[in-house]
Amino acid sequence: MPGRSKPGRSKPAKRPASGASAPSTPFQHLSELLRWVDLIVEVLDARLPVSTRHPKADQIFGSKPRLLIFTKEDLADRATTKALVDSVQAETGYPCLLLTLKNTAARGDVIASCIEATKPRLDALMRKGLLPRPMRICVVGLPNVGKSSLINWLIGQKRARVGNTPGITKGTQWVRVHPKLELLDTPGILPPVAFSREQTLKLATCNLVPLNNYDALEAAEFALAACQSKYPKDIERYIRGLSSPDRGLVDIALARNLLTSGAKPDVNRAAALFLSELRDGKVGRFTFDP
Ligand SMILES: Nc1nc2c(ncn2[C@@H]2O[C@H](COP(=O)(O)OP(=O)(O)OP(=O)(O)O)[C@@H](O)[C@H]2O)c(=O)[nH]1
Ligand SMILES: [Mg+2]
Repeated sequence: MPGRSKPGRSKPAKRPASGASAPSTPFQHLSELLRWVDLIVEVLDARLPVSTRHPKADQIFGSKPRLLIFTKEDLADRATTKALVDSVQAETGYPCLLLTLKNTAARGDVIASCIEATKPRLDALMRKGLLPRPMRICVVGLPNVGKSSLINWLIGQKRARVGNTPGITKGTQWVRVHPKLELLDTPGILPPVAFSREQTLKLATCNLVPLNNYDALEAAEFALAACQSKYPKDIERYIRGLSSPDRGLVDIALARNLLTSGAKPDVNRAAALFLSELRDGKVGRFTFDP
């Protein structure tokens, strides 16, 4: 009986097995699963509210109900992100939630939004005389946006594996997050897209593409230039008197005493340090779209 089950522990109702065998590619597997799913939750990064949307999402998900959740609000420039999320909501008509998973304040809102978005589906099942069952929700999004973290956050337990590297989740896993809701964690199995160089660098800046897909030095220079142009005060607070973007990494290396064995500024280590501190929110709160 759905009302009796405990979030995170219960046996799910009949639905496709996690990691079902037959289809040959992860994306084919997702396409198979979509037939069983009542709602798609697209997880997006608040620092890139536009660039983290999959360009083929509409084609892939068709008319399935959708809820867009923008995580990492704590790392984003609040005003810019809010305006972008509002415009995505106006343009798509999908409900959008902007939140941080660093506290649980919005947990009730997420559950309520999922229940509301799946109500027409549940009503349709009831009209057919079928017994109510938990609504099945597929969580999708680019690597490292916070899909598994969202599931853990909803149940208040570490059921899904998370980590700050793209590609942590390898298979699919159903988790009951509420008596009325089951979520399917996925490894972000959307078809690969040919991102432009600028998009790739934006994604790399936010650690949303695997390390071997970009050059860290180029990504750090791009990120530094973007920050210097949009958020000069934060960069000035981070390192005083930073020069032009092309010399910026040299300045960071000197300021942090990162030198090569020949006592030259070590720009590679400066790039890695800057990207790491930027991604951790130590430089400031940034939004890299539009
Ligand atoms: N600061 C902050 N970090 C977050 C938030 N949500 C998720 N993270 C971090 O983002 C990183 C990635 O989280 P995951 O849940 O593993 O991401 P994923 O989308 O499941 O990644 P893959 O399984 O690789 O596709 C982790 O280090 C999380 O702690 C948030 O709201 N704020
Ligand atoms: Mg994951």
